[in-house]
Amino acid sequence: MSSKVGTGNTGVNTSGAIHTKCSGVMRGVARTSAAGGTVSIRGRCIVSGVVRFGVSADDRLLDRFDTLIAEKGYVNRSEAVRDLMRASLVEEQWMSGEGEAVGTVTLVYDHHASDLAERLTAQQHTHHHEIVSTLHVHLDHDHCLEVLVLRGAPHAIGRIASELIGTKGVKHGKFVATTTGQDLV
Ligand code: NI
Repeated sequence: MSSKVGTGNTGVNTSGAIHTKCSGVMRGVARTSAAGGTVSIRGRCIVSGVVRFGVSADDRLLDRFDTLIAEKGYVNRSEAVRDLMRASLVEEQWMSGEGEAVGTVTLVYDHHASDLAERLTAQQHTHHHEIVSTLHVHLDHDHCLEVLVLRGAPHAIGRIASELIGTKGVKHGKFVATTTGQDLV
């Protein structure tokens, strides 16, 4: 175990130390006061691969967050925060344009509208490498709902989604960018 003790703005390297509250292993730096007392810990307590960490927040912000996640059906804050983390990581992957991504396109259209159904089918055949599955539901006498699953480079998937949604005659379209899940825990 390495140990570097300091005061003021310096810190104590806590790596490898045992956290007294939960017997987990500490990773990170404990800030110390000028008198040598610990005033805050910017570290992690790791128990069986799960890290516990503290978050400071304005109480009004936390109240609103708790109300929101309760309405969404979360059983605790931890799962809600984990989902926010994952959403940020997925968004970052899409912004970087790197790796393989997955997305879904939902389309609602009137299949009587000119040759729309044929044009949409032709577009999907053109991109058959990226469009890996299609669900078609006949909503009523006129309207069709299609949900397409796309897989490939983020920029390619995004472009195909925009093309499909922007097709003249499509009444509503929605693209949802998600992930293969391989880089998330
Ligand atoms: Ni149909």
